[in-house]
Amino acid sequence: MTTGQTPSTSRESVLAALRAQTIELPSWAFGNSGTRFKVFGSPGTPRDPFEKISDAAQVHRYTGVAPRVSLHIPWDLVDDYGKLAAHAADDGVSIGTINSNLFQDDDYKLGSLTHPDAKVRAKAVAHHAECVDVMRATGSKELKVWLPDGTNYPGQDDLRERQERLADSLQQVYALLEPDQHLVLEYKFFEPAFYSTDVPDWGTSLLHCLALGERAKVVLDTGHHAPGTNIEFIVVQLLRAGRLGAFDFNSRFYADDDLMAGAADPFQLFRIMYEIVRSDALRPDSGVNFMLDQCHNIEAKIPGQIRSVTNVQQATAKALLVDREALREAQQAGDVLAANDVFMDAFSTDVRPLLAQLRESMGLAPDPMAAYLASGYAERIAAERIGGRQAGWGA
Ligand code: LRH
Ligand code: MN
Repeated sequence: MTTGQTPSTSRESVLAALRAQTIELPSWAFGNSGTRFKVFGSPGTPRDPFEKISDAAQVHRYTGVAPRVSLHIPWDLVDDYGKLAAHAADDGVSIGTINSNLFQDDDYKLGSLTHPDAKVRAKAVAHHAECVDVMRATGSKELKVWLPDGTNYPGQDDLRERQERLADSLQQVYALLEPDQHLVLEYKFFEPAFYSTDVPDWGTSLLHCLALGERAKVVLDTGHHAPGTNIEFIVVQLLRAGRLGAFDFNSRFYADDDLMAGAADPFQLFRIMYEIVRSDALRPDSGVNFMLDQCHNIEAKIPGQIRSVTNVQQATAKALLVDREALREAQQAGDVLAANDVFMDAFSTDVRPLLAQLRESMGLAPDPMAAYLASGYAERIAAERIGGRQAGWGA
């Protein structure tokens, strides 16, 4: 801990902020995933949403900060969503964001909410009515929309008309929401489309959200930007506009790699969390949902999620340790090196002892990974989950 401790960086206030932090886990991270080349199976992989939620609950059990699980429809299709929500509660977690899926239906080849054919757009809107039903049945308040829509060749479709169709379709989806429910719209600069993407950047998502209403905000997936993008600058702008609804945390070396958050670029995650702390948006009532969106193609899934959660905690703890007064003084004085030094000092701080203390203060083992690996849960599910079809991206 640097000598420049100020009230905002006192150990107590940092611990309090970390104790209040929650990170939402993606159900699909516990199923099999891969690339177009291969999807690898692994012993003990869940066969249904109930088992996915039980595995997610293990992450909460050992980290204490992952109390919600996002669902993806229809990957997490069940007959009785009330039963699924009760199962989650029995396991000490709750259902979080409901994700629609507009990227696995043949009808959506040329688009979903932007498709030239009104019948196809109506089908895509209707899918969101199903998702809102799931929200009602599970108590979820957040509908997340990511659409793969785009074109592969110039001239393939009218770029402006697609935006008008999208605006109209999103209005219809927004109208499906209950007054206490909200929508978050995710952007991505390319893939699966390779010439134009209909929601390619934060500006386009923000424009549509502003047109929809107060309960529409932007999702920032850290893997969805062109290389070299200053993501924390986008965080600042969306917070200034009051329209940062959620993060999909992951990391990447090249494109939408969906690797463990903080694995490829821990400094970037720190810079992002610093802007969150700086704008006082870490508070549970800030309206920003911190989620993971990852695929554990080759590494063990539950440990992969535990590592990702603790990586986000480390970035957050370091961000909370930035000596804001010293930073401001150096910034005001135009002392470039001193300002950067204050920032790097926090990033260079080993916060693992602080996080171990946090967990002990929450009645948890100081090292969640070691505690999970020693629990025998991985061996138990590998022995029990014989037969059936392992869950994956195939509906
Ligand atoms: C799209 C995305 C989106 C999810 C999917 C699993 O790339 O980031 O958030 O629907 O991954
Ligand atoms: Mn995402």
